Amino acid sequence: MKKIISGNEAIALGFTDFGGVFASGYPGTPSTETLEEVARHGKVYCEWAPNEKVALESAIGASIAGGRTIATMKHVGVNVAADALMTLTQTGVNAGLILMVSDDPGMHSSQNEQDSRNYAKFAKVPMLDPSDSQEAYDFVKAGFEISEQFDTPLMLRTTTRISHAKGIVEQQEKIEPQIRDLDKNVPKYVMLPNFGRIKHAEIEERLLRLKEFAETSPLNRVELKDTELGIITCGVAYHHVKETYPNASILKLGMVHPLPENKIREFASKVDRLMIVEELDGIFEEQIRAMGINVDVGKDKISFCGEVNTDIIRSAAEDQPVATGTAPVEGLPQRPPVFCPSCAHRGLFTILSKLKVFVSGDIGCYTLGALPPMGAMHTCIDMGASISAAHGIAKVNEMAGGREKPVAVIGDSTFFHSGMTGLLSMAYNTGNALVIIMDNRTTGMTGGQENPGTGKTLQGLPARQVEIAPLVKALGIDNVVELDAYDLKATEAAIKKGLETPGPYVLIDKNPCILRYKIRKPAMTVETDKCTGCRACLRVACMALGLTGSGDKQTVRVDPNICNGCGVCTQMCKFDAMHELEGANNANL
Ligand SMILES: Cc1ncc(C[n+]2csc(CCOP(=O)(O)OP(=O)(O)O)c2C)c(N)n1
Repeated sequence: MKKIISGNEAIALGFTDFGGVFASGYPGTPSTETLEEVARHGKVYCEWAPNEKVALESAIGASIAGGRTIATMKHVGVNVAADALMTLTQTGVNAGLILMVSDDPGMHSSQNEQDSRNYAKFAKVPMLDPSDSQEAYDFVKAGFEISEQFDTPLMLRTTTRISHAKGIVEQQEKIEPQIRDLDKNVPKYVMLPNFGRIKHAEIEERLLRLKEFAETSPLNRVELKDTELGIITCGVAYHHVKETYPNASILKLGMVHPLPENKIREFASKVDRLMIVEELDGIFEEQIRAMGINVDVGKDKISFCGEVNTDIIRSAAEDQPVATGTAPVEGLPQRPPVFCPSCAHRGLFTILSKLKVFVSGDIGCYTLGALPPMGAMHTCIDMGASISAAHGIAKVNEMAGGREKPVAVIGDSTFFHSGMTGLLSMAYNTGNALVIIMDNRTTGMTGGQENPGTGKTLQGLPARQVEIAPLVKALGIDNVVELDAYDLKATEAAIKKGLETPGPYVLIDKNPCILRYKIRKPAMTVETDKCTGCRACLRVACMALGLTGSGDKQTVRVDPNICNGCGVCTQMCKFDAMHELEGANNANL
């Protein structure tokens, strides 16, 4: 049967078609839909873990217990899971284990651009890198087989274009799930130094066997055509190469670690000029140069940053100045991303902006609070860092003297992911920051996934709904107060109280995400004769607000099709010019 599906959907289909029994992961663009698709399939167990380390460790358990398993995450998730990965490579597996990682060259929705091929090299594990949906599907089967044959975890890497672009997938014959015996094997799974030493030697030897496998595996394919130009490439770059030079010879690497040295040597010897096209790091190039093979075009011409495209490949191969892409059309108004209409984060950041406090930020929808006109977030490093960084800031502030208590802002999913340990440290180490947890009861940023606070599992079953306030108290925080971020006066008062009170202080806003929970409120309107055009309401940065009229007569207008009636803008109006639109029912939302 043929289907047109995305790379993520193809991996999910491969997982359910090729005997997968346990899938775990943590949301992160561009990997998220993979687990959601496994859940949609309905017949195979899958779950959201609170973070990537837990996801991978649970997958390790599933493998030891004899079930084929996958852990899914975005590239930065592997940093969180790396502790488990670096020892998992030594223990090896029982049933096949795939760690699916999605990289984001070009940073469409990520804070950095790290190249996960580095992890495969670092952890000495095989990595497959599909170029389209069909390969994404097929490589799950190959991945399980390699994992089991070589007793190794296997990394399956996608990039945004592979995860999200759709292509034809022809399904193969299904493999029924089979649960192997539980592997009770102390020297294999208990990584004490004496067992670990033996295992380290084993992984070096495993790597040699994997190299031999890579030499003859059809995963690595030579397409010999015109030998004037030969290009080594992988992933989506393969398609850009084919589009740019349909007649060039290509060595397409489906297995990107370890590299097939002999195959590369032979290919290089057959072509006049050797070019390497790889997005992000020069991982092939570094290794190929270390083999003593001359590389004519590589990272000297192709940037380490962003995605490649046909313009970049052509200008590199023909030694022309690198094309910089299409210039933006002049004269278009700037439109920075803003919070959704009626998102509770808006009220909070309106006040934080007004108070001009130092805000240690985190990753989630609330990171938009850093952008104009709010400008009320001053750090955003990695998930969970808001609280731990605020703790460090507070300690040095104390030493410097005369500085205000810092504020940390974090979402519920991020708090469960890795914020809790930072708060534990703050309580334990007599910290002094105000922590605001925006508990909108979902993982909003990645599309509204379930988390330990939502009361539902990934498969839609009822689950224990973890309340944050008692958890915060149990971590050692005495001052825990609820907040309503839609009420600007109350929010300002609560923040001031938290700043004045010495020691750690936690505010929790429990307004649910309006998108995820489809909350509809009547729209607002402006009485034009009362509006002075002072624009105070525009400071809340809502896309439902705009200006109408011209010159001195410019007043604010509300688009009733967008406004969701939260009333934050109306609280900014000193002239009582904004109120509910009579008869509005937001039918268009
Ligand atoms: C280590 C890591 N894993 C996953 C992500 C992707 N990601 C960014 S923010 C976020 C969670 C946001 O949810 P929440 O903290 O509840 O805030 P909200 O967006 O709902 O306001 C996720 C999963 C990431 N950036 N880093």
